[in-house]
Amino acid sequence: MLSENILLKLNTQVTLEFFSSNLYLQMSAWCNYKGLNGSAKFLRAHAAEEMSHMQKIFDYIQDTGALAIIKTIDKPEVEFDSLKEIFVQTYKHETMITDQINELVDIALYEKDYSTFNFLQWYVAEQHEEEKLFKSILDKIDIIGLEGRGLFMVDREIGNLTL
Ligand code: OFO
Repeated sequence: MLSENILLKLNTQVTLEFFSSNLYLQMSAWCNYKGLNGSAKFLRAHAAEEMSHMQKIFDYIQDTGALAIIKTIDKPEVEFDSLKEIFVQTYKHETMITDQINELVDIALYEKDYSTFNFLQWYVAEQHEEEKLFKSILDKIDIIGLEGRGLFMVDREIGNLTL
């Protein structure tokens, strides 16, 4: 059985994963609008992945017999200055998500909720991969650059990334 505190945090995480999905979907729309089809494809696929992160927590809550609750989901930004700004934001966003997951792990341990602690291990590993992935995109942008044909090459590279 989940404590009130852990249930609250898990439901907050459900809402955050929804927001992550909407944020990446919105970013993919911007990329598509700008003709950056590789980045649009990557971000759209990532939006779908975030929905699976949401669903996993939603199901876990339900499996414990508690009530999963979807709260108000913030509106994502619509305008971006550049492709670099998008990926700086995604990286920052993922580090924020990591902090949230770590906080949840801390609470689960403190409350001796080993079931939730065990459940969260998947997210700990996933956040490691997500930070690595988004950092690698920022590295590509810095190495190749976005001047001239650089933007085309970076976009193509991003489109070839597997999640
Ligand atoms: Fe991008 O990992 Fe979930 O939010």
